[in-house]
Amino acid sequence: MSQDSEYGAGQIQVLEGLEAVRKRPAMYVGSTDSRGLHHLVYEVVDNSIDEALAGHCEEITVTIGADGSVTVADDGRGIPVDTHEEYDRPALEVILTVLHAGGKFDGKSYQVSGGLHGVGVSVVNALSERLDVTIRRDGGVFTHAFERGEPIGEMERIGSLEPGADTGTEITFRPDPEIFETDEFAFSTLSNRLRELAFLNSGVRIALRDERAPEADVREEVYEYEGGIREFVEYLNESRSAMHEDVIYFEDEDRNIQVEVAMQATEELQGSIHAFANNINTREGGSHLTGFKTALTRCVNDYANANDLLSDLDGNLKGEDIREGLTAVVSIKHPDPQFEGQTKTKLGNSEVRGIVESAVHEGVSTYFEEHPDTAEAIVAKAVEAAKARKAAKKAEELTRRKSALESTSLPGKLADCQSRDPGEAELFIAEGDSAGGSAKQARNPEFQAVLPIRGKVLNVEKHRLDRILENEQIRNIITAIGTGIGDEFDLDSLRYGKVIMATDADVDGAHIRTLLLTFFYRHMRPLLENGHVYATQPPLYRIRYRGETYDAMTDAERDEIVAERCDGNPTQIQRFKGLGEMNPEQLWDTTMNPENRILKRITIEDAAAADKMFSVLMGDAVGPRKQFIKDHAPEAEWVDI
Ligand code: 0RA
Repeated sequence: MSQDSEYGAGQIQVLEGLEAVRKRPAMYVGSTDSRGLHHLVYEVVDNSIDEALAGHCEEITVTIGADGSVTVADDGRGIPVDTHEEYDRPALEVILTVLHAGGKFDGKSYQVSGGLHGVGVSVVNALSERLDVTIRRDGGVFTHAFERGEPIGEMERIGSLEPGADTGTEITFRPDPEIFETDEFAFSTLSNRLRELAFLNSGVRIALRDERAPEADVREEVYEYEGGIREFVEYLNESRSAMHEDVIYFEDEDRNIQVEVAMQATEELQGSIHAFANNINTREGGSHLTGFKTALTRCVNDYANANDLLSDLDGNLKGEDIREGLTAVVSIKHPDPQFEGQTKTKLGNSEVRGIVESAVHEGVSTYFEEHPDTAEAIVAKAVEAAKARKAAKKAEELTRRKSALESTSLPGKLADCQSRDPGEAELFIAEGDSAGGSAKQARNPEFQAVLPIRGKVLNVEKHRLDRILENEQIRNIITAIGTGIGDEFDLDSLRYGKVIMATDADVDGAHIRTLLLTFFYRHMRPLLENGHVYATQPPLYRIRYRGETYDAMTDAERDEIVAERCDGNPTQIQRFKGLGEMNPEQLWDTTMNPENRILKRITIEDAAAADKMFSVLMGDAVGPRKQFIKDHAPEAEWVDI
């Protein structure tokens, strides 16, 4: 367009479309926080993955730039650059400016996209301050640029493409700070998702580069798994002891729906089953997961009964007994997936259930016939689990009866708050009696409750439910929070909207936080999923200069404050070693007062990554744990799973 007056109806529609995205970004990318920010990357990568699944792309490179941008490059066919009939503009421009235009092109049905994904690269464009694209195809190299979704100038052909040279798409975008609350891309968040995508799409090579550090420290990881989800299961089981060497794997296709299953039984107590539909982690489950569970329960019971292995037990094994310690990945690809549920992560297509069920039935019974020793070991472990389940039920009934009968059923150590409104009530779980004591004095008793915990919390990764419920700390936490646990978890009974882990900023504090998180993750997962779990972020230093007080969270921040606010003078600097060292006033000021405190909300972005993290951190294998801690040295990186 050379002049505004030449805006046709088509262009006006385009601008209105982009305006709608900018007005309600959350409708398109879920949120404008860190999650939404990362979603922009996934959106572009999904398009490259689609190219790979269509057989046209082998390698995808994601680069976090030093200037806050992200570049996604692939060696696919390249976005078409010829003229789009309807809009009379280059197709490239149409795809980047018209909502959902990508799917309308021939041979590009965007089959495997769904949920929040698949909204189209135009959404990324609309939410970027700047987007630059380079296309290699049709014998040429083409570039185009956009600001907040609007084209800057015309698409240009800047060179020719040697015959035989790689075609492809390269998109660099800088998210718009007017839209997003944060501009900080987390390497660990991106690496978890990209690794997962590489597992789910075997053969695709995905590289992640972080160029924010000085050149010598540029970090690069490459994910490529010929074994696909088989390798995913091996990876998840790295620190678990497997009961059989080979991962059980089978695949099937029916009515254009692809099913893949990989599984391996382990000696552990925690099961770890991850279901995906079109590469989306269907955290809320759905028809594929139901089909998997039904078939597995039937196969194991059939085998056990046929071989007379259930004589110790009255009745059959329950699904949960069989899934104890089982690691599995179920991945389906569907031409028209229906995503339901609160977070649109539940697969609704009912026909999928039967297809997965028969694939699993066939695959597992064949495996059992060929590996009777493994089958028997799996049954024996499930029988153990069933016995423990029955014991736990008794223990649980006992605690429930106890708490129901006693009027003061809340733990004696809990200093409760007055408010009964979970919208405002907060629970501080404080490490150690001294921090607990300070917190009780410091708090605002109207809406802040304090539960001190002494010493280490039980490592729930290592114990079955009956033992876990015998632990007093854990019982106190359960009764204080009010929701119950496991299958009986009820979010409506939550007593505090914020459950805040108040632990020290040292190694012990990090350990206790991880133990608490492991418990929440394994037994109160909806608490994490709904964003009710927080960690305090107390400052490390307090600096006083000329009657003013400054708090610093890091050494760097301390140095900056000294340099900028204190004229570089040596000043009075106090280092807080732990919460217990602060007096109540300081504790209120720095950690509890909603006006000044910094809380970190703990979210589960990626269930498989979280599962892996807990099994590695809490498991027996020392090697993987050391490696994990080395790789994720700044703790902030792994707490935010
Ligand atoms: C529309 C049509 C075709 C490919 C693409 C879009 C495409 C989009 C993206 C986004 C990132 N990488 C991408 N690669 C391709 C089909 C092209 C054809 O039929 O040749």
